[in-house]
Amino acid sequence: MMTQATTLEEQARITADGMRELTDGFHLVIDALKLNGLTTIYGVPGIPITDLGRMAQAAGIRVLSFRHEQNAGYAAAIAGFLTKKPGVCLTVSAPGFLNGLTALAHATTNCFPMILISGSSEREVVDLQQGDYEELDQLAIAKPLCKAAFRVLHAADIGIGLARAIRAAVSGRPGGVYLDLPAKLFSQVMNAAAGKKSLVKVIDAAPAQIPSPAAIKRALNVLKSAKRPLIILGKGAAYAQADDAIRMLVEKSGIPFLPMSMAKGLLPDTHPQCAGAARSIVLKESDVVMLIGARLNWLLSHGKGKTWGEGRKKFIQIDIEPREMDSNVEIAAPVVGDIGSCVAALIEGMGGTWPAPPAAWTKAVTTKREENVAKMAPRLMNNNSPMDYHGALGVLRTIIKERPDAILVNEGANTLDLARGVIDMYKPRRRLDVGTWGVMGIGMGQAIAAAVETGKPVLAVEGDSAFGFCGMEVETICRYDLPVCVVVFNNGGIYRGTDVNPGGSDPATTVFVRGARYDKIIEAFGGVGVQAETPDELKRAVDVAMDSGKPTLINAVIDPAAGSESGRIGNLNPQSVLREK
Ligand code: ADP
Ligand code: TZD
Ligand code: MG
Repeated sequence: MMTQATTLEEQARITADGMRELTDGFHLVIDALKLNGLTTIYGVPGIPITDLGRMAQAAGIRVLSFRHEQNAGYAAAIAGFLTKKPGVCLTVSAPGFLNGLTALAHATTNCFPMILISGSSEREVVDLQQGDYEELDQLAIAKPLCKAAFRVLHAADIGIGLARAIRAAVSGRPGGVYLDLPAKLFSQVMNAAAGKKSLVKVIDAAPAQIPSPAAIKRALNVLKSAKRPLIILGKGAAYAQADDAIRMLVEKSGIPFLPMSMAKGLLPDTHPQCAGAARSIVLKESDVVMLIGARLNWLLSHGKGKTWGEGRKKFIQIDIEPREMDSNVEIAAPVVGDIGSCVAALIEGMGGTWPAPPAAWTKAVTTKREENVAKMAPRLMNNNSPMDYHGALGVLRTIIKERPDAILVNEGANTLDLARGVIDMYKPRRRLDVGTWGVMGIGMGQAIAAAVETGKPVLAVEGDSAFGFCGMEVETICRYDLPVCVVVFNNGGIYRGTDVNPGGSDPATTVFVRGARYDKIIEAFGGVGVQAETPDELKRAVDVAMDSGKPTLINAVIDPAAGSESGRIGNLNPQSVLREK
């Protein structure tokens, strides 16, 4: 048994010993985090973790205090995506924990590694439901919403507890992990040497998972048989940080590739093989599709139906999660392993030369792409006031072209869907957005984490509704003086600002205050606020912000009638046959 003093007498005895120094739960948590290179915490302080934050900061951990745990959680989740290390979010019990839980579930859904650490009430009181301060059975509630959940009751188990959390978060398919730390744990005292020994440095937290040679051979055979092959890159491919290998595979194969939203930039959107602007024909007309770190979920119409055309497709799927295979349609060639290892094995298996895909196919894709790009071009150059989406996005597209290293954060409906299509990305992991759930409110948390984790300038393009979910964090951006430029696409509402309530004098459910000045919000905290009414004004203001690195919020006035219901996914709305038009 390890020496562990949980009572004052024991503590006194050890102190009296004079031979041994003491440590406690607070210090062990901090030491365990540092030992494992987890040196940034996103959270909100309060009972019982206020001192943990203070002491962590004093110990050299960067502790970013947010205004709401959900935003801190989104920051931790995207930090996990950007770094391949679990992002850490720290919250108080019950309400703080619940506020962080949405982000934890979001991290799990998106396969981002994250650890939510929450203080909690004493087991004895919670289990008898005796009404402790902020009492809630947090562990039980977290379990179904994350990849794994652990509770540590003894200081001597803090090292093991954190090690389990780290491994669970990053190994295999990454995801969210909940770590429950009851208040009493923090003040538990134990011998410092024993405490040090109890810590665990996690070795090889995400071990390589090598694909079987047979799976590689099968995949290459299917690929070779293709007349109209397509590669789809998903955010798993961006997460894997196997950028050079993926580029080599795509270029060696000569196959057109389609990046999913957060995989944009893995290869530049301007790459000659990029089929981003020919999405509908490559999905419909391809005969063999290789998925790399992308799921056949709703974002890819489940791999079937109208989007995918008549002919039967053969799918090759590279994924670390074996159970992902056949989740929606038959996978002809499953390749289970980590993307780096799988792609390397595929390249090796291709040998010295690999037959180029039939020219008729690659030419058809290129022609379509050029047609669509040409069709879009004049719309992006309009200087209308109030702006429409295309006019405003046209200048933001130029901004990113001129600053390919900057990170683009993007949320909203029209603001999201149109920006995704219009703004070309040039480098991996530079586009962060709403992810698999299409969740509103990720923007400020992602912008803060992107700036903190990468040190690069951040441009956050936000629908006015989306911004409303997380807008108070502009204070956080100002407080830490982060190089974030927020552009609010202010069309006065959700999808449009033109709805009228047919049943009374209240405003319609989808509209906001007309002529709102979001730029004033950041001025309250010492940041730069700008009103932009034309694309020229918008361009100037964003240029200044990106060059100065000063926290800036630009209120971009968008025509309230410019958007469409639900952006590009209006078809997912259920329709009432009884609704009056
Ligand atoms: P997108 O939304 O961009 O299409 P998804 O989130 O649907 O992407 O898919 C990401 C996939 O990538 C998940 O199925 C996940 O298991 C997988 N994945 C994540 N990291 C790795 C990795 N290192 N190696 C292999 N697969 C991975
Ligand atoms: N709540 C959460 C957490 N996520 C959501 N996706 C929604 C509600 C529903 N929703 C959307 O799917 S998009 C959206 C909401 C509320 C806002 C769209 O308005 P916007 O963008 O101002 O952000 P546009 O440019 O006006 O379309
Ligand atoms: Mg809007």
